[in-house]
Amino acid sequence: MQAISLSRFLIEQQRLKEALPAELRLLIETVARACKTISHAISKGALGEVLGSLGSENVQGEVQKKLDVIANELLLDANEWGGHLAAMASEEMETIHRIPNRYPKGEYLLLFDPIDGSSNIDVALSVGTIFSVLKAPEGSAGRELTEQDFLQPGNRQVAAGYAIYGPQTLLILTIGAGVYEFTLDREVGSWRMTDGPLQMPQGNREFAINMARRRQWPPAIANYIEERILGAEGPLRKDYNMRWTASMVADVHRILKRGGIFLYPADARSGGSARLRLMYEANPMALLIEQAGGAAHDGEQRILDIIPATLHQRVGVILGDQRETDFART
Ligand code: AFP
Repeated sequence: MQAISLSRFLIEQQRLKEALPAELRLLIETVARACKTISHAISKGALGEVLGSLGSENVQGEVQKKLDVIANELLLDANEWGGHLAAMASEEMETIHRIPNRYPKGEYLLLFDPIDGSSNIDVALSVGTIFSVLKAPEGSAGRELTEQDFLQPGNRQVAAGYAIYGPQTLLILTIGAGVYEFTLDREVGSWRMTDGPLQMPQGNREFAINMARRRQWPPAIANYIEERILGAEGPLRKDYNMRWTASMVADVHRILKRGGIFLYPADARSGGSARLRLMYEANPMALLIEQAGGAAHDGEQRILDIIPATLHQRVGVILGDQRETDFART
């Protein structure tokens, strides 16, 4: 029997539990369609003239790759006319994108990192698109939305997911009841369910961290990693392995499927500054990992309970295996 399509899965979810409103289904299908187009652009590489930098910087002060900007535009264009959104926010835009007045507005807020891991684009390694969906606050219909309307904790996300553009193009999705994997069937242009509900394996001794930042880690994280490097010769009496792709999507995907822990801690010495962004990187990944039986915190607090202060807020991220994330506290 052929694996069921994303559309069929969503429609069945809508019928089964009435947990999935039609507008949210449309939103997810629209994001998934945009990801197909992004996947197509990425796979063309140099032939599609999509590689390289633009010479501009985004709001985070990072050099923008051509694909960062192309993917951002694709997601904005695909989502603004359907009537399901109140506004959008992206890593690549300083402030929120309101739905133009010529289009109807809906009740959802979409946040995304159009291309996560963009330093990997030019060297043919996996990158991804991460997205998070919130509801616009009650009573906001009919007025102009502001950044403040987005500043909700991750536990209010109604859907989250990522597309990973690697050896296969996959869509990993949660609508708050389990995590499902869909593989893009390029010949028919359709997403087919290939796994789910996913439960991440526990007990895998594999950690992902950028070792070059060691001198900036909080002491507790330095100790945690030191013990794992000592492995069988240290107090833990067992060996660990390390993997780091510099694409959060790829590292998180490996952890979802194979287990292990991902750490990008906040820097203790510079007052807790961190690299990853709360609202469109940490929150959606934390929801997916929790839904698959793992845990996610910032060193102290559950990521999904953090009340954001700004749209582009950064946060320490420690996620994955239940027991390992418990040990890796600051
Ligand atoms: P971009 O989204 O700007 O490409 O950054 C990638 C990322 O946010 C995340 O995907 C990686 O885990 C992390 O940065 C890599 O950081 P290092 O450069 O310190 O390895």
